[in-house]
Amino acid sequence: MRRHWDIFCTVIDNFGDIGVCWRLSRQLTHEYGQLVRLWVDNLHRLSCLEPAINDELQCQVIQGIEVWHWQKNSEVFEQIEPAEVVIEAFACELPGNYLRKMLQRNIQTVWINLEYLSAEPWVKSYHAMPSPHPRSGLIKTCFFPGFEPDTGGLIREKDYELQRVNCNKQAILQQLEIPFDRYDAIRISLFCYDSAPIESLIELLSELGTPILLIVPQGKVAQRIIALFGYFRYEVKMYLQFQQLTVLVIPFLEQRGYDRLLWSCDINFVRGEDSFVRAQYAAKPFIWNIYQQAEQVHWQKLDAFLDLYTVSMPLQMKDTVQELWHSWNGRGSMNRNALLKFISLAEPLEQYNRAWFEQLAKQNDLASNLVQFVENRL
Ligand code: TRH
Repeated sequence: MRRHWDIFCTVIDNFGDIGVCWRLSRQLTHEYGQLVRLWVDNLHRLSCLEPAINDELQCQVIQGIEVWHWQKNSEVFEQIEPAEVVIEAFACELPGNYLRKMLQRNIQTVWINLEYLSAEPWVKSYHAMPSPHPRSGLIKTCFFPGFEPDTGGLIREKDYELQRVNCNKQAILQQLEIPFDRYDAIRISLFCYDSAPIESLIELLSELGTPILLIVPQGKVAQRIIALFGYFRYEVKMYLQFQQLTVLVIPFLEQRGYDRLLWSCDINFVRGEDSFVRAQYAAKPFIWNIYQQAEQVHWQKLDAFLDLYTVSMPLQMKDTVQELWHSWNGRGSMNRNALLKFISLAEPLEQYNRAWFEQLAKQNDLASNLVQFVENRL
């Protein structure tokens, strides 16, 4: 059924929160015909993922989604009717005046807190757990995305696989002005945090003895890499050459363009939550830089994913993946052997990742689980 949804998103830092909310909004609108209003407190961040966004407008309709600039204490919420389905992304807390209206009215509301993604085993027991609001008794449900059937699932567009299979790598790279075969090199995309051992990676890649084209989106990491080459300021489309390593700085791509980049590279370094999932779908060998959390709790998250993902890998592959991922996240130092082994396993890793994708694709995706959940409640 066609329902009204309000999705609230605050941008804490980076792109992941709005990246997930934008992707979900698009899927709910385009595949499930839902009427989505997306409230985001940082429109500029969204405009990086979707250039059609004008970050000066209070309200605009883009791709059928009503996008609102969510300003704190805004009176706009006095004038609008809350939707039937309300999603608080990542416990962002609804505006007070909106919540008041929601609690006062007499119609059924489905109120969901969309949680961060984790492969930890407890997620299955906490997924879809209701928690009654202390004053009104209105139920808020925690919806946990996840990699296993008893979770909320992962965002996955219906035509994803078709798009990936039919993509023309050469055309994609040409469009991005990335040389397709000029270097006959291993193409690696690099999206990571500033805290990753970038200097070690650059050093190791330049000494591997095989041509490498390292593609880096503009940002802090690109800035650090060009500083290693003795430059102060980077320009987009800048090429740097050191031994057999070529570094190319590219613009930050529109969200769908980033998927195409992942399909066209041989190895993808990804981070956070959303690019991490997209790299799994792209099925190329990938290395995850996890978002660091207080008291090192991210290690439990990283190892929980490794346990799940590598469970059917042959021992040597499993050890190589684990060693490289651990050192990339700061446990142990990056070393040439592990990197060489990982690269030499590229083909079997890609086969393994295809099977992993097929396993993930067997479960319902997050949007369909949400729609189903809402229909069961209303
Ligand atoms: O930007 P991130 O580091 O976001 C993080 C995580 O979500 C983390 O869990 C969260 O707590 C923190 O934010 C606040 O990484 P992530 O999740 O991969 O999001 C990046 C988004 O940017 C994703 O939607 C892909 C997109 N992207 C593009 O659209 N174009 C690009 O060129 C690149 C490099 C990324």
